Amino acid sequence: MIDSAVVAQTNDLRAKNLKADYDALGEQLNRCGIPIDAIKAKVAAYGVAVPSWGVGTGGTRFARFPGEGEPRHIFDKLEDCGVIQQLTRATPDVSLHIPWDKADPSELKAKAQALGLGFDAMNSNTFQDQEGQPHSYKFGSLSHTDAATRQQAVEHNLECIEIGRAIGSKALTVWIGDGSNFPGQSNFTRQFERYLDAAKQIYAQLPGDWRLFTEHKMYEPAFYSTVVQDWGTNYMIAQELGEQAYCLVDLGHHAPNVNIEMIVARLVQFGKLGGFHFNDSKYGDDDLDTGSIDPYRLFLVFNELVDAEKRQAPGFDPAHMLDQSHNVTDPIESLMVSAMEVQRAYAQALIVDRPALEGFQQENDALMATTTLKKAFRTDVEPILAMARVENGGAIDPVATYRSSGYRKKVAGIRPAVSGAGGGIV
Ligand code: LRH
Ligand code: MN
Ligand code: MN
Repeated sequence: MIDSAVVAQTNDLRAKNLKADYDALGEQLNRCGIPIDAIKAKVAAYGVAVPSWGVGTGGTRFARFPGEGEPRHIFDKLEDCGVIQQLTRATPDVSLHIPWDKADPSELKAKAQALGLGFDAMNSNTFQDQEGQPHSYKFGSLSHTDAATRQQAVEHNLECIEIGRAIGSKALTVWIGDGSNFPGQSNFTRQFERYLDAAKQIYAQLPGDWRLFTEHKMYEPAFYSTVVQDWGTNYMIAQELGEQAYCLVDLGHHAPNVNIEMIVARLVQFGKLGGFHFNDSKYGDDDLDTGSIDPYRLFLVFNELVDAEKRQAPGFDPAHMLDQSHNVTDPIESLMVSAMEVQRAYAQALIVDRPALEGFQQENDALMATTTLKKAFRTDVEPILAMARVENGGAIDPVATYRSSGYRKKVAGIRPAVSGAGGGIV
């Protein structure tokens, strides 16, 4: 963790300006009847989970360029996650991926507790083969034509639940890469029947207080068809499985231009929105930093979430997680910035003048309705975020504090350098 004196020092440099900016914004919002302290309290209570796999350098299928001080294992990853939480106070939980993060559950729990972290959804992995595994996932996992391979994939998911139970997780996220690369390769219907059958076996073993999230993605690694390709299929799965089954929306898993906020609204309306993998995308599943390409879209997603929160939509309790891959930045910095971008979108959505918006919608005043949203989006809510952070013991400027702490250099002295040579396959 970072020395608290460094946090205090870097905060001291910024405290006076922050107070002035916060007061000025408070006055501005007050004129619109919005109490700034109430928004700050909501932002302060907000959390988005960090993906354990996000703290390493992801690379692409072409190459991986590991940075210095790369985490060696899940315990190093948890330490990096601890720093992200220490400075942002926006990421209290970590989402684990099995078997990447497989370790003794009591050690996992103890380490997380020592760092003040908890665990969000468990993620299973049947999109890769593992050393010594009897059946290959080359041609699929939960939807494979071979019953023994499907069984192996089911058992892996049950193991994820077991580990999750031991560390206090309450959800399992299932994303599969199953699909086909050639027309005719697979029978769409039979393949989906096999998937549903296997998913039902997992669902049957889900603890009563758990949720099962299925994650759709349009394509990749299968390039002709994908079994769980969109929210329609995903909704069918959640319906088929039962009331503990929900859909997970990864922002990068849609075709360009798809109206993701509307998908969110539909899933909320029918009580099946399970959670998010936040990231951003320009072309495909780019796993770019959240809000780095289209912050307005992120805001529009949060506009739907705040709308649902305000009207207390039944069963509305989505899990918020990041899912990013970092190729050219320090992952700790990227994850901190992304967590703050998510918080920013939330704060902006909270200051939308909803009664006015409703009125404009009712009167079909398209221009004023859209301007009402834009007004909130254009408001610089940074002082709210920074004040919430510092009052929670975090940093006013997490990236600046992180950089002056020398954390990366310090861990580079402990964690051996990793070479990226030869990594990635075109
Ligand atoms: C698939 C995905 C899914 C996986 C993660 C590593 O593209 O978004 O959530 O678990 O990436
Ligand atoms: Mn994802
Ligand atoms: Mn993805």
